[in-house]
Amino acid sequence: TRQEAADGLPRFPPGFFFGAATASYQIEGAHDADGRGPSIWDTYCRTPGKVADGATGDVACDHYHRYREDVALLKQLGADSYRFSVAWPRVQPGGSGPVNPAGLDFYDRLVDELLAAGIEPAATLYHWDLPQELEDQGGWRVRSTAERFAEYTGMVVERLGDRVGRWMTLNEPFCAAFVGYAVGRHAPGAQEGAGAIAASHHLLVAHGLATRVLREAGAREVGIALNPDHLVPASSSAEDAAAVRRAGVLHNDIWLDPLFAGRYPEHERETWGPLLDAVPRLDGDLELIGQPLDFVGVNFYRPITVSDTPHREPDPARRTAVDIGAAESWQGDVRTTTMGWPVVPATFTDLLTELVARYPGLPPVVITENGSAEADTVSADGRVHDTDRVEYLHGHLVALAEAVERGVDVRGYYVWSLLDNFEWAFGYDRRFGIVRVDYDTLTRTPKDSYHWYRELIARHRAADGPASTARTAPAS
Ligand code: GBH
Repeated sequence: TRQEAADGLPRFPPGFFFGAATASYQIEGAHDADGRGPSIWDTYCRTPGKVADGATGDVACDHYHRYREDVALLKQLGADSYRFSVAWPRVQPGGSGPVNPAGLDFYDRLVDELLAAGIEPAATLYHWDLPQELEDQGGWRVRSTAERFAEYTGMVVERLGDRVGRWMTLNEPFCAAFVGYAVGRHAPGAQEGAGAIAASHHLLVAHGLATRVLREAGAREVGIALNPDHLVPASSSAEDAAAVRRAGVLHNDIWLDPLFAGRYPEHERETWGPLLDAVPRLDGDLELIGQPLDFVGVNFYRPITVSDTPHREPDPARRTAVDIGAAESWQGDVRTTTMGWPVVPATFTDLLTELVARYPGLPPVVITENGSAEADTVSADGRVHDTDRVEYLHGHLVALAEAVERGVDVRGYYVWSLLDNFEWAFGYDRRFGIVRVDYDTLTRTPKDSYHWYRELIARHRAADGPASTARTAPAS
């Protein structure tokens, strides 16, 4: 396509930056080191039958002890920026009370190591590892958790604010609220109606309060990482179209409307009205949530097909917040990844162009995650020829370049993920890394996709000069 340069690699505008992303619980291990408290994921993993093979994040990639090696891999890659998350239970083991300096020390070392390697640190403050003590007090169902989150944010920015160039308050609040409190496939594993909706509002309040704290501390770029979904009706029927609208509230509107349009969702009242109206909101919440951001993070993996379906629970009062008469599946004759997710790169372009069209107030976009889980293919020469992942990344970066060409203001891209890691309820079986991790020896092996991505970054830099990330100098 015309978005590919003569070398066959997708091309991006000058200043566009590239990086890789991870999350604390998925890679760090060292679950009880230096005073870290338990998170809801430690509890969930220890609940029989919840996570595949009884896997836990106790050791994971042992990044906590091997971060220097991992930063060296990022440097070799030529990454402009590294997106990691801070584990709240390391910084504040019970989610309230005094800071645990030894826990913050880890991120201090990591940030310095990144800066020494010329890589911009980009920190996510919440990637799902809520301190268990806070869950015991109601978790995201209660507003006080959002207030605790603001305190914790203050502790982190006080220590790292001089060096972190980019902040994301939350990662995929959709998953934290609905997969955690309604589907029950993520920690804390609840299956609720009102509780999940309350959680969604309190997560947004937490985002707003944390944004305020970050601004007051003079933080550079502030944003949030969302997973807006491209929803496709299963057929041309009116029923399936209505199911897409119902699901759209849950996946997209409940987040995007308050963040970028100054309103709570006002449509599909029949499904959502009673649930949304029951949320305990305070005056001023919309202003708090809708504060201007420097960027919106978009995590994109695949399109979702939605069809009309009967409710699982006939009694409306007992339904979970995801039992909305909509079924999600995939239909179509395309390759799927080992997650069972269809590979349809053009839908990435569609999602981004539609997002911008729908929300004129949308800030610049950063792709905070994109990648694919593929089979673990170590060949006799010890290399990992992950051709399916290379093809996935190539297709999606071409689609992203196409969105940029069509006028979407995209500033950068993080591949998910730097390392194979703990894929939540799927354990270690699904591998998203551009670097392979041998879970017996913890040896890291860059895959073909790593070398491909490195080449793309090198060509981009040669053509366009250095990226303009919000890189900051260490305090002198
Ligand atoms: C992202 O989640 C995450 O940010 C990241 O941590 C993760 O490793 C990565 O993508 C790859 O998955 O069918 O209701 O059980 C992506 C969102 C998480 C996809 C939950 C669907 C199962 C939901 N997803 N998942 S459910």
